[in-house]
Amino acid sequence: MQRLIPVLNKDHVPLHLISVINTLLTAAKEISHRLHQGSLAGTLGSTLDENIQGETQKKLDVVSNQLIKNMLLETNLVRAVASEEEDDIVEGNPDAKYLVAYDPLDGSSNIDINGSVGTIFSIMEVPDHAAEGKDMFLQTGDEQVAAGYILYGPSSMLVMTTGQGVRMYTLDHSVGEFLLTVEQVTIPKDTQEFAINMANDRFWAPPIKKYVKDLLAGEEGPRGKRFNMRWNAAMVADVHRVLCRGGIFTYPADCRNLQKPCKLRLMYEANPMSYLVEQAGGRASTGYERIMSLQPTEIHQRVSVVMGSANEVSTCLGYHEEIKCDRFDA
Ligand code: AFP
Repeated sequence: MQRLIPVLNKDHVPLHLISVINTLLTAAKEISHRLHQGSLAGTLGSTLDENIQGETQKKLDVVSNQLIKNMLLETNLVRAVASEEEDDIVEGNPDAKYLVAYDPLDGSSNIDINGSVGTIFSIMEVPDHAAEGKDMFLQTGDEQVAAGYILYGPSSMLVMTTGQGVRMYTLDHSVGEFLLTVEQVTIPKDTQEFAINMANDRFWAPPIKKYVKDLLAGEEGPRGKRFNMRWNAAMVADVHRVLCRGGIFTYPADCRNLQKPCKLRLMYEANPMSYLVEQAGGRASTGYERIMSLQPTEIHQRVSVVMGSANEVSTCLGYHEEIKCDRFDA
């Protein structure tokens, strides 16, 4: 089986970008090891701190974030990093060209129950126009030069794109290498599997409420076929399933907290996952706009997400076009 670096070389990925990706994977191998140690590593449970998202930080959130941040900045190839666990960006080498936005441990509420979690990353270049500080990161998802995630499940898998399709690699712990296991990922255009947190039903806007209601009506309903539901409470695990066998994943805006109607973060969750989904032949939208066309206004901004099998996402977007209503996220 092919190792990662020869594959990236064959794709003519710039050497410095390969080095940044490889550094991320070195940190990921350490995170994988600590996760698979479980409580033996002494890093389960929560800290007494909250991150900028207002979420209690798990010990492994903090450890993973420090590992990735320090290792990336030590390469001298990274101009700055933006992390879910950092209030502001962290500056690196002022002459470097790469920017890395990342969620060090997505799905961290699953850590203490031994559920799947993952690291999500999005890599961009410092923009040509003069930009400083966090403004450097405020680029559309179309500007990403690489994006992916490492899923720490029964096996640790890297799923990544550099714009030439999506490949999957599996960590061979015996040699410490990510080996190519899926040459080209293609999402089936249709599906009978959806992923949404149904507990929020009463807080959704009318289009998504009607869309889900019709899914649940099954064969007797307007869709004329039965659907099944899955929910991992970890975007990285749910999107991985979609990439493997199709499906639609959605975290819509809701009215639980109108100050914060959306849950998922644009820069280091929605954009990297959208890049993967589109490169694998799927669609990724807010329900109204293509996610990778959005012009970010701040690094931790949140966005509603509908992504996966192209035809099913199109059907869902049809409900948003037909049912006019006030938007929580506008
Ligand atoms: P955590 O990293 O705080 O567990 O959040 C994970 C996440 O951002 C995303 O990965 C999941 O799809 C979503 O939240 C789960 O949200 P619910 O807890 O509302 O199901």
